[in-house]
Amino acid sequence: MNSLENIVQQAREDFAGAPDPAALENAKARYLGKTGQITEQMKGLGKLAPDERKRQGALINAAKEQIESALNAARDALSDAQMQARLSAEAIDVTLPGRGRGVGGIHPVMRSWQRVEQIFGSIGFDVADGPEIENDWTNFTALNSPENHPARSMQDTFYIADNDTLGKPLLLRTHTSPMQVRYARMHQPPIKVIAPGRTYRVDSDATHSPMFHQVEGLWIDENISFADLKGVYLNFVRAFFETDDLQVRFRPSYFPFTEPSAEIDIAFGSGPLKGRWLEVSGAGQVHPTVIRNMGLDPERYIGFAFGSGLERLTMLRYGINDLRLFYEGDLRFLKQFN
Ligand code: 2NL
Repeated sequence: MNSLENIVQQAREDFAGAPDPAALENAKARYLGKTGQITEQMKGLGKLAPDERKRQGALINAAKEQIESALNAARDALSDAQMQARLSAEAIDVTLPGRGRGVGGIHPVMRSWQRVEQIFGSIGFDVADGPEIENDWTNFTALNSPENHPARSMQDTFYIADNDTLGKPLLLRTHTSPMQVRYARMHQPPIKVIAPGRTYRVDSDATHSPMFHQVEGLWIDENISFADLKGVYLNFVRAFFETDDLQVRFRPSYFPFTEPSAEIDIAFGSGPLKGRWLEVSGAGQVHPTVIRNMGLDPERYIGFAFGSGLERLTMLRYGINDLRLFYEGDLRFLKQFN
């Protein structure tokens, strides 16, 4: 049988050699556990005579206290070592230079938006801004869109679970025209307004995005003509593209909200796109039904409207060939415009 001194000595060596807390607790069990060596010594006391039991009991208790204090010392040493390891692993070199703070920039589509507002503002157009979640009447019915028009289908328009006050589902506006209807119902002619903003359609490929930006213009007065529309639009594209060496042409077209309707093409007289007719806008004389839905008398008032895609104008201005570049947030692309 080991003497008490030997047991204490061995415990000290075991504890000091334990590599981690689990090994230390296992070592502890060998001395102080239910079948540990000190516990076994205690069990043997019952066989001794009272005097001898008292003397031996005191010795065992002293040995036990020595083992417990060795155990506590080993526990402290392990947790110190663990803390030291963490501190050096997680050390931060506060002397390293900082990463700097990036400077933000204006997105190229937003740059076009600002330019459009500035150009139309300079010839007396107001800017209208309103909800992207619209009701069926303002987005479709007021604009003379027939009930069976494909734009009204679930396949072409994002509908929202909530209904409007007439029980029709709300939707993400498919053009900015509803904002012009709202504006016309709140103002008296002459009305000269543009409505730039985000619009939404169920469409996604290299040339279509489910969210895109439109700018529409509306001019309502008692005595204006297609020539006014043509003059305003020509002035706009020449200012926007910063060149007078540019032609516009109008081609007959169809929209439910205008009659007659036209597509507007432009052609540059120089530069990489020289001589090619490029479609940039739809336009037309506002349909009498739409004038009436604006709360105005179509026998008295005549209106001209146009609608252009801001992405399309931006792509032509900078020579960008893939619409998706606008939405990827790639700084290598975006930094070129700032
Ligand atoms: C297109 C076609 C167009 C309009 C937009 C308009 C607005 C009102 C009344 C009548 Cl409030 N018309 N806007 C008119 C013709 C064409 O846009 O495809 N744009 C990219």
